[in-house]
Amino acid sequence: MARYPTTTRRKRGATLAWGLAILSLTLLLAGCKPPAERADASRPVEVVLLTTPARVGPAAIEVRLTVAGAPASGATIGLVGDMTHAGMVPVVAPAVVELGGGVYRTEGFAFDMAGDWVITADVRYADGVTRQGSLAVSVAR
Ligand SMILES: [Cu+2]
Repeated sequence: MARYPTTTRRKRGATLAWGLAILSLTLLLAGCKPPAERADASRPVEVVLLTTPARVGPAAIEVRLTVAGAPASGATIGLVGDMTHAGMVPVVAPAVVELGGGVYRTEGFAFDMAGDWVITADVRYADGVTRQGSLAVSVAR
């Protein structure tokens, strides 16, 4: 008679474990790119590839920032290039320099492989607010 409650308890335990696993995974994935940072009409993050057509090798990338329509100065930007296929080490821009007028430019960035890339700019504005912008680029040999 005691077998049924035990079995039920074990099943509940397994269901709870799966529930926690799925919840953890969801939080982990959500943690990578917080939805709040993705879109903000008052703080558009424009990522522009200046070196066109895109080829393997050095490339200049600009990030243009405005806040409520006015150029945003004093921001710090981290810029990373990721390929869309697995197993690649991201390419990090060694420097992103402020040119003025809300325009920032990479120094020393280079595509190291042909294919599809996503460039992501992590922006921290002078007031501490953080946002992200991205650009998909197809890089030729
Ligand atoms: Cu690759």
